[in-house]
Amino acid sequence: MTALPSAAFPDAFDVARVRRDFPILDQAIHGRPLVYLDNAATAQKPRAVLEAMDHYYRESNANVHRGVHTLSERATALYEGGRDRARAFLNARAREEIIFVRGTTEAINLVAQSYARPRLKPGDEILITHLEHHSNTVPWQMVCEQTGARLKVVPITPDGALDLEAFERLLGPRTRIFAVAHVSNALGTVNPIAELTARARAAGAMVLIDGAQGVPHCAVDVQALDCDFYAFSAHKLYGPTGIGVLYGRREVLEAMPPWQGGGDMIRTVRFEGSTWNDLPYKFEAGTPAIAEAVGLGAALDYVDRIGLDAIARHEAALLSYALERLREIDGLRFIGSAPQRASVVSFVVEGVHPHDLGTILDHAGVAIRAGHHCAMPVMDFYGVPATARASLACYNTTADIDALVAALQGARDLFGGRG
Ligand code: C6P
Repeated sequence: MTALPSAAFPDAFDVARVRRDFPILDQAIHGRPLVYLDNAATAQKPRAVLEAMDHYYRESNANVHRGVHTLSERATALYEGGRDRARAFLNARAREEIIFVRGTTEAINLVAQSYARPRLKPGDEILITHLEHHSNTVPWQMVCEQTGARLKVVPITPDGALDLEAFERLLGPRTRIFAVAHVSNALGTVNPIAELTARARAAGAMVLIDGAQGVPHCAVDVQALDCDFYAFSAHKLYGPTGIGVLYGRREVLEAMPPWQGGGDMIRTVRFEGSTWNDLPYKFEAGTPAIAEAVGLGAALDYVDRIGLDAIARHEAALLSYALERLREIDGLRFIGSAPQRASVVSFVVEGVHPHDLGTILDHAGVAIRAGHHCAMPVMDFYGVPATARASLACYNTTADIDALVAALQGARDLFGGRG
């Protein structure tokens, strides 16, 4: 994966037109036009997604894989169509490698409990990084407690990039799993996942990539990456909440036991014992998120229509503009400044707590996130309890950044520029 280009705004990208696809953006908050800059938490949904889900419920709602009636067949085709779209989006070899889960968090827990827990033993090591979201830390801590394996952490440099020399030192014959974020949600750092994956696999480790913040901004090809697992959530990619994807290399998934038991994941059930369904159903117990799979498919179609490369170029130009404009604010300190960044600006403003900033900005119609961003170790590294975070999507504009800067200046004035 290459760095996101920091270029001028692409000519062909018609952001005004893109904005018209997102009805939620057209509203006032506290009497001011909504400026939505909390996209790393969840992105807004285009009309195409809303309509696909609405259409599904109006015309085709039924349970999947069970009924012989027409609605059930329609629902099954639509649900499985979402899987085919996800396969194509990640360029996985086979649809059996696409497991629908609730989101990135569930995907990582599935791998931790079904892949790692039965295999790891005392002396084995799981390697993560200091940049990880709690979702890519806590499930591994739990597995370490359950198996006696040890958690090792690749440190970061002061600008918020991974310390690659330390990675080389920490990667060893005991490393069984390397789990890494594609893009850091707290700092926006884009990790060199292709190189990291190649090194970890050469050292004999399994590689899981947390793509929650990766897929909205960078094209992903799991075959080219050659990772074992790649996880993402639909809701950060203009799709609905409640569904995400775990890509797993087929032979690895075949060798894993199911994680949850219930309907659809079995072939036979007797009181003496049960046998498991084929992939991907072995990992999809119970009635799945059917409308959400339809919405995910529609979101992937939408992103394809606009073009992920065009989105990435637009966001990179916007990020450069935001960094430049935010420098105008007295007392603003960026948290994280890695050379390879995507769509996230984290900062603190002297004399104003990030939570106060978040509230003041909301009154100006500007939605950002303030807090530890589920990345407490990153906050500890920078010695701050929290940051303010603005995160970008395809529909954001320079006017949004101007509104953010004006609202921040207002907050500084309100707090009397105290430092
Ligand atoms: N980050 C944020 O505001 P879920 O909640 O399962 O859809 O995604 C979890 C997750 C995992 N990894 C990364 C890198 C993430 O950014 C997230 C979600 C949101 O930054 C909510 S904390």
